[in-house]
Amino acid sequence: MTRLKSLLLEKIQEHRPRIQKLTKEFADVVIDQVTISQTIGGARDIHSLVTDISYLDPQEGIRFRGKNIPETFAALPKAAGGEYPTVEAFWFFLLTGDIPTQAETDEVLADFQSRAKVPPYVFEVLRAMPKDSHPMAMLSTAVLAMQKDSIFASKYHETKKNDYWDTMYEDASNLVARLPEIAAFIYRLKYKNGDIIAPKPGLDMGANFAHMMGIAKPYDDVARMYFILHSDHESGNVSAHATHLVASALSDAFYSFSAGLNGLAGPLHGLANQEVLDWIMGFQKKLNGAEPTEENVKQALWDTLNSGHVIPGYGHAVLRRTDPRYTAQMEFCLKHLPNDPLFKLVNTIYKVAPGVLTEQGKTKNPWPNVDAQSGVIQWYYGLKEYDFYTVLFGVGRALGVLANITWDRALGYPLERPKSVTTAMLEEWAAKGGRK
Ligand code: HAX
Repeated sequence: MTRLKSLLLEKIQEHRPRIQKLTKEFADVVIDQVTISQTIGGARDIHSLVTDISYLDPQEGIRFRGKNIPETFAALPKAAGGEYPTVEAFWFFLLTGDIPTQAETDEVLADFQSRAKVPPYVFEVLRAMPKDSHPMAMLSTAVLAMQKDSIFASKYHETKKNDYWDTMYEDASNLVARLPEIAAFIYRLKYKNGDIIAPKPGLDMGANFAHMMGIAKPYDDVARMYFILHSDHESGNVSAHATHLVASALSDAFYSFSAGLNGLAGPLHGLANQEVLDWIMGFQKKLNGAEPTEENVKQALWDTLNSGHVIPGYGHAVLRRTDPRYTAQMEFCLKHLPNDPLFKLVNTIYKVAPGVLTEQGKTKNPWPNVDAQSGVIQWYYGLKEYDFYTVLFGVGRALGVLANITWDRALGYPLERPKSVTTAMLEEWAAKGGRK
């Protein structure tokens, strides 16, 4: 057993009594109440999920295992010659909460390489898809195609509930190890005439992804940063929640993550990174060569709002300030591409959009989220096919949601099944001033 897996088992065994105590001794302690607006309004802010892998504070932003983004970057072992930690080290940290040593990180790298071989039928499936398929549909299909090899599913009848985490962990690790090659394959198949670059043994995930994409340094660091920043945002966001929900039926990691990816592909969620670039391109086209100014950016933002559309990359269901994932990427840009015209334009939008959204008065959060900044970096390094951007998000998101469903199985979380009500019931309770 690898050090990661044996440590994970230790952590699971330590953690189980805490959940058992809470469910046995404190089952009826009330921690929240539900209003009509929450019932109609997408269950916003109802405290009904539990995860220890990340926590999202509306003001502070995300913490992975208790560490904010700068602390996470500072604490984890870096890739050789890189500025950012390896994805392998981060995976160890997400699963266990411990900072791995270099030797532990190297073992994850070797373990991933032993799992990374993508079954050839996946490539056949992808090649058979219509050429104009969206890359997210391709990624989700590739993940689902691998379901037939699920260890969790094949061993389900012979596995005891207490050991479900083990086969889930195996599937989760296999998936994480294979996703970069699948993503790069989709990219090169779709946009580079099928000129596929084979993976290079010995490279960490970020470096190997950059290599398979055919993009030179420092894109290896971009990939590491990108996958880590997009990994986890606690449990209630659509991709994490969809993955968790499907896994709660004891569907395996392939079914569950494919469902999560389908949610990520929505324009209000992960597809917003594509939408941001699309908005910018549309804006530049309208400018017809003129310089972007605060005035014409403001006008374009109002035009978008007045046409009944959202401003992509702004707003958030939980956050109430600038997303620290936005800030982390902005810092990267300030260091590596400070004079890039697209970066400058995104900064101009940042100056103007919060004021416009505040003046419009609808959104609870006029500040940018992760997606407002992420495309600029990709574009700068030559990845201009922006309908691919959500695939990058998906590869990163796998780390968080697959770590989560491994822990879901370890702690025996049950089938998720919230209760629905009818409109007439809500009307009756509204008239009575509550559900009495
Ligand atoms: N532009 C215009 N209107 C916006 C807005 C934006 N960026 N953000 C919110 N609003 C509107 C909502 O559409 C809603 O309008 P209605 O009352 O007419 O329905 C109103 O403001 C209140 O919304 P909210 O409570 O502030 O926000 P929600 O929790 O309902 O929605 C969203 C959160 C992220 C979906 C929303 O802010 C949005 O649509 N943003 C633009 C799309 C985007 O960037 N999505 C990515 C979010 C981060 C993420 O998940 N990345 O994957």
